Amino acid sequence: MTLEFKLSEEEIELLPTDEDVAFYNEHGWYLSKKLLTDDETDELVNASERYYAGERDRTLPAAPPKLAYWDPTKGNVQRHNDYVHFEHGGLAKILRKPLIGAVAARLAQTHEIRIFQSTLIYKPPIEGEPSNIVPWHFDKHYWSSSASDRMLTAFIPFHDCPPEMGTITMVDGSHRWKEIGSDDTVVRHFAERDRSQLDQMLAENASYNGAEVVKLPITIPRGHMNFHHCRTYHGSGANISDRPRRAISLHLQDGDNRYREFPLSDGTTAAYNHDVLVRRTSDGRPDYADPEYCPTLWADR
Ligand SMILES: O=C(O)CCC(=O)C(=O)O
Ligand SMILES: [Fe+2]
Repeated sequence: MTLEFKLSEEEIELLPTDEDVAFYNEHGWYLSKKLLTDDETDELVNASERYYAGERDRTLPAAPPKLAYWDPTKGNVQRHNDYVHFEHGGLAKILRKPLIGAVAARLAQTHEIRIFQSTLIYKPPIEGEPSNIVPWHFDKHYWSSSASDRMLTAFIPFHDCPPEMGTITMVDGSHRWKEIGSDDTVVRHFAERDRSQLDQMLAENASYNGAEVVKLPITIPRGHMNFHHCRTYHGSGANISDRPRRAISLHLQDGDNRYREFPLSDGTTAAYNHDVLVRRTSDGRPDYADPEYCPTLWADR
């Protein structure tokens, strides 16, 4: 097995403790220690500005059906750009820091972590901008074609991220809820859905579980990141500060994750953007371990 996944003594100190892992299991989220240096967060800002100005090291060979891909013609709305780890080497270099994968592996209790997706996000500092609101959802809703329930997301702001910037907000413990089910329209992305419908879905799922909805906006200091389980409900509010909220949502899969066929009620099969990009496995399925699109971040086996 490869030896390239190594941590320094100082980095080992930054891993979640057993108590932190127990907290993640109970609450469905974990605010990390300082995993990125100030130089690295500075470089994320600079590299993202170069990206927004059009810099690419390579581009996707095909346009997947649901690609988020802001460009300046879209104007001053919330920006979402997928596959930045594929298209931009400067961003990829920092996102592929092994420490991030090692923290995720601890939390998910697995030996291997691969990138699943990376989305560069920019919330302009415009108080009433409707596109800045991220409705309640959990990420597994969009990942029905993934077999694993251990997937997780690192939300990585490039600066201190307080509530007034519209930081990510966790619905505490909601990853343990059973879903009411049946309504598989949830697999549609939140950008395509009615916000009040999603608010109502959250309330109904909570009462079905006899649970209270506890919404926790996470104040994230610069260099730290917030991890959430793929079934933890989350969303975020307006950016009422005078600064843009800059972040990357780094979606991660455990080593065992695989494509699975997941039939939907409309007769189609759940798909993910990868399905038109990645290589095939020997039995003909999209390969979610394709190193071009889903590089390994961490392996300790
Ligand atoms: O941008 C946000 O506040 C939420 C991002 C998100 O949905 C995620 O990281 O999974
Ligand atoms: Fe999300």
